Amino acid sequence: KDVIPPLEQLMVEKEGYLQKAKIADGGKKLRKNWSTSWIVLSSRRIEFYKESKQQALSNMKTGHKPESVDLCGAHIEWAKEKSSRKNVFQMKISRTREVMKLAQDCTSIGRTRTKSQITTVSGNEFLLQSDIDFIILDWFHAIKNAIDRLPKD
Ligand code: I3P
Repeated sequence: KDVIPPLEQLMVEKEGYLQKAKIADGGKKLRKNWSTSWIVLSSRRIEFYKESKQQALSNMKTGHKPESVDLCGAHIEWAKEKSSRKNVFQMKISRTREVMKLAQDCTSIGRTRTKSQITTVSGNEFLLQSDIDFIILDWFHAIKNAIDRLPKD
């Protein structure tokens, strides 16, 4: 039987490969480990796939879920001091308490959210990087624009 994806998942704004390192999970610092990730940006969320696009697409059919970040409550900024690499920006996800407040604001634009979605978001931090200047600039602005279009707290 066909599963109909939520509307936001159909509206892919940008996709491509970047270097990614998750440096905090639930507020807890992680050992930095860079890897290539297939990244899909839609109006409300960003998905990080560990695999190539092709592998990601076939895994999706079997219900395999990527790591996903709700942009409502996310912040990005350049992070020169966080890496020896060039062209690095960081993406921080607000802690659960703040996000629950933001989530209420988000529902006021007509989106319904369940509690389980809210609890997946908390104190996560990622670094994203590309050696190619225009690629990282395009990504930075695409993500920033997506965040800026969402309701503020
Ligand atoms: C880390 C690894 C990372 C590096 C990080 C190192 O070592 O070399 O690539 O980050 O530097 O600690 P290990 O593999 O032993 O964990 P950058 O490439 O971003 O510089 P850091 O500790 O200064 O973040």
